[in-house]
Amino acid sequence: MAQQTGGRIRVTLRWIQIMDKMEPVWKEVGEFRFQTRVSTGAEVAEYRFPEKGHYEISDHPAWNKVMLNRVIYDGPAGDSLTVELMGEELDTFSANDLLDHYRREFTGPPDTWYGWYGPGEDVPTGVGRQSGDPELMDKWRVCYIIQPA
Ligand SMILES: [Ca+2]
Ligand SMILES: [Ca+2]
Ligand SMILES: [Ca+2]
Repeated sequence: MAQQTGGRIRVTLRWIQIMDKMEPVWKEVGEFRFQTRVSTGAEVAEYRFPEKGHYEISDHPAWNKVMLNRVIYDGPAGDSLTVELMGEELDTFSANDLLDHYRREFTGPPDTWYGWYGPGEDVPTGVGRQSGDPELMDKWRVCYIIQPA
């Protein structure tokens, strides 16, 4: 429950799910790489997944989810938290295709940030699937956890 303010937090990227591989129909997978940027008033942490090369990911519903379970921030909470997730699909003969730029900002006491953020947790019932849920984007979906460190 409520920890001390001014404490430390950890943000863990649980998984991502590709809804559009942004490749021709005949191609089974896209070549994806992802970038994370988590900033608090105090610190900025940036990571790239994978560190080298790319993931091959399909958008077939049975195969389009990648479990990552990577810590993308572990540090002072500060007075605000911004989580940004970016991704691109690499192409050789044209510019890379970009996934939706994900950005969510948390303010107020850090213990109000703790929780699970993904598709579903903040959708008001009776509202269309796509409305009001930042983790449910057109081309991909993301899920992460914010907890005291
Ligand atoms: Ca492409
Ligand atoms: Ca490609
Ligand atoms: Ca959500």
